[in-house]
Amino acid sequence: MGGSSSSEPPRPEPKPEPLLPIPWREVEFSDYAYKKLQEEIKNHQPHPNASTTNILILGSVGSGKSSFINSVRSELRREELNGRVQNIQAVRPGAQTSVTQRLKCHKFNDKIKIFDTAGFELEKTVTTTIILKKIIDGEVAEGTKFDDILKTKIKMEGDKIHCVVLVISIYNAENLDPALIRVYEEFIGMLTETEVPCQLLVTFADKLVEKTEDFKSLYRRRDVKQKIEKLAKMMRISMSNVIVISNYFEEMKINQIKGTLLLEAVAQMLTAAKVFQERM
Ligand SMILES: Nc1nc2c(ncn2[C@@H]2O[C@H](COP(=O)(O)OP(=O)(O)OP(=O)(O)O)[C@@H](O)[C@H]2O)c(=O)[nH]1
Ligand SMILES: [Mg+2]
Repeated sequence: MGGSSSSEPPRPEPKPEPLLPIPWREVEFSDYAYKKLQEEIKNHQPHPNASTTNILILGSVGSGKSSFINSVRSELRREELNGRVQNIQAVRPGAQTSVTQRLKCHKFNDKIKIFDTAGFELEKTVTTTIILKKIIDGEVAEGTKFDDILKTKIKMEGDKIHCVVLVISIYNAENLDPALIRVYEEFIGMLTETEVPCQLLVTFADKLVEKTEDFKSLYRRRDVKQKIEKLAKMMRISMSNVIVISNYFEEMKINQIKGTLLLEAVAQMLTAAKVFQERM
């Protein structure tokens, strides 16, 4: 009776819903929300325990650390620069050794200092962790060459760090070098002891979207969430401490959608830092 099952057309595999009904992080992209973020950062006041809020940016070579700082500075100076993207460092895409050679302090404003570092070098696990501990404890002066940090016997006056940001490109999220994972594990172990909060900043989100408008649904993308969940678990960082962004890399002008994600990232870092300052 009836046709044999072989004559039925093959049923397509059910496709997973590409978008989650609820985003895993709420970001509002209105003009109002953007302005509020700008104001929140401009009016930031550290806890009275600290004179400035100090954020340390870490990550492997070429993950986008310096670009993040440049991108945020362009965003915060939007009016003054007429929306142009500022570029303060010559970058070499695909470089194996770090372009950034010294501990460089950038001020977002009078109250916010952000410290740029050289990318992790894989074969130097132990020295990397010792150097980073010194920086976090405020024992390294700005401008010091990374190669000189362990050679110096004199204790230097630096700024104590209130929030550490680990930068990872979404490219590398799925196939991190095992040597790099060991560096991260050792580092995160050390950081847990100091109780300094750690945020995970995932860069190169532009590689996941076709057009700028698509950034708005980034936190509803099932595939993105899965990728990042794996990464966060491996790094022992909670998903509430993960931020996904795209830096300005070839754009001449800033754009409010990317800008909202960048400012949201900074606002989250400032909040984490302030909670730590309260307990200092
Ligand atoms: N497409 C894309 N390119 C990016 C992004 N962030 C950075 N880049 C590019 O990646 C390259 C490296 O970026 P940097 O910001 O210099 O990386 P870094 O982490 O400071 O690297 P080191 O200082 O060498 O350790 C540059 O060519 C950037 O333009 C991003 O979000 N998307
Ligand atoms: Mg750099």
